[in-house]
Amino acid sequence: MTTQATVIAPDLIPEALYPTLNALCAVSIDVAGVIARGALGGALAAQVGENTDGDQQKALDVMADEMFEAALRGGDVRWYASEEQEEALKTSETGRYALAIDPLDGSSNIDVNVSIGTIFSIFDAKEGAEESFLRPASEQIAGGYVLYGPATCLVVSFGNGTQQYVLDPAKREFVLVAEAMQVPTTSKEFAINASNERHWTKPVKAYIDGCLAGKDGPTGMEHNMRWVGSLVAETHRILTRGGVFLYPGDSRPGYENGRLRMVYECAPIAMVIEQAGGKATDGATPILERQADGLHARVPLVFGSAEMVQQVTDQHVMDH
Ligand code: AFP
Repeated sequence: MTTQATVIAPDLIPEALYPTLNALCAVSIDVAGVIARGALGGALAAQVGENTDGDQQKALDVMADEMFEAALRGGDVRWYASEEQEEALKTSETGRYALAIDPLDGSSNIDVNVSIGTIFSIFDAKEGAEESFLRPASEQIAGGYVLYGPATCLVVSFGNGTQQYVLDPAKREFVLVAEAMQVPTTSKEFAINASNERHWTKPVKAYIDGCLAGKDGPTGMEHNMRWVGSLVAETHRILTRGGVFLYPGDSRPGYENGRLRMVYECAPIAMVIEQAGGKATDGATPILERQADGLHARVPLVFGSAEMVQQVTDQHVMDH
């Protein structure tokens, strides 16, 4: 089902990583095609099971995971770790890379036709799976996402800025549109699930209250709020026009470290954001300085415009 044709311009992709990126893009084009057909392709949002921590697994979650795993097996990826699978898989005896993936992020938006995405992180492979993935996020050699939105976009960093590609559906090719994305240093927009306010920690509540106070408050400016419920869509908006996203730890059972996963969500998002001049922390500590203690470990996530993320950090320091 997955074409192995050249589907992305090679110019800014390190030569050794090109086959893996091309395979990821070829599957993404097929996934975009399935998503674009919506209900014509069956019940993509039907619950078909549960993943590691009991999160609902939708049909498209499982389908996308199978497509990515099949396309990467036998190539340069030795270890394949997925949100949809308990353990990392050995997909090649000699592959030089360890790839972690959230095959379909934003599943709760599948059946309401809202943008969803794929998030991936690549390390150099070590002998074992654990040592390949449970290491400082700064050791990633690539991180990025595919956004299945009104346009299908690939955003990726190899440690030399953050590039954006747009899919030309007619040609089934990703075309480079930005060589060096830049997150605006500040913005009026914040993104948080406000329904959790009563569960927030003191510094998070103080920061959001400051935004809600508008121009008479500590930020001296009026604010706006966005919450899509799809991490990739929030990231793309912030990369494009700035803002700050918060999924903090809160007092709900199981949410002590928030909801988002370090290895295949927070670490790659942190890489593309920081490589574009933004910041990404757990509220106080840079995400890229942290390492996961388990493949599916969660970590609080605050990222976006550098000045706004710094304000959140300052609030944590003050309230510590
Ligand atoms: P799903 O994949 O289960 O829809 O979760 C999406 C997500 O991990 C992330 O993409 C969103 O930012 C976040 O969850 C939304 O979480 P809430 O539903 O708690 O607001």
